[in-house]
Amino acid sequence: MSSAKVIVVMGSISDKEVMNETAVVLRELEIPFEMGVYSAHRTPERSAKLASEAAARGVKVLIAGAGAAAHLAGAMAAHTHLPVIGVPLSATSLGGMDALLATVQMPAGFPVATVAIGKAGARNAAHLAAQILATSDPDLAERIRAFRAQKAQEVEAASEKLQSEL
Ligand code: RP5
Repeated sequence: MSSAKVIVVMGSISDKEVMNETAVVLRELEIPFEMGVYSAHRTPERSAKLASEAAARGVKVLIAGAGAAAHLAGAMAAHTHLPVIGVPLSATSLGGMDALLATVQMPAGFPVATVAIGKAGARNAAHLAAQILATSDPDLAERIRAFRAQKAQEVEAASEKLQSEL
């Protein structure tokens, strides 16, 4: 049986390039995950089954990326009590605003923690999932602190380089 702590789904294989950013961060933070294409409207029963069985499998967080009407994260949230993070994607002439509103505007009681449109959001979905998992995983909390310390060092190094080039 898979030991995934996070399930990452996307509505279409056309979402893969952006949602790969989520996978990159989860790997960096050494979080076991699985990833698949599950559509709220093309494969509704398959999507519902995945969400409804996730908790019993030991999964702790779901991440769903979708574009256009973007029902996927909300549809997953309807079938699990686990936290669901939604990543709105740009797939239409509306540039992701359609997906953002569809993902974020859930009715009370069925939240989807919605991150930014596109690649930054896809990365933040993984960071947010990591922070949720870290509430009961001190080793992961340490890896998150190390990541942040590295980012701080990068900013300081960039600032010093900028100053030295004046
Ligand atoms: C959504 O519709 C998917 O998440 C994707 O972002 C968008 C377009 O899907 P394709 O027509 O490229 O399969 O369901």
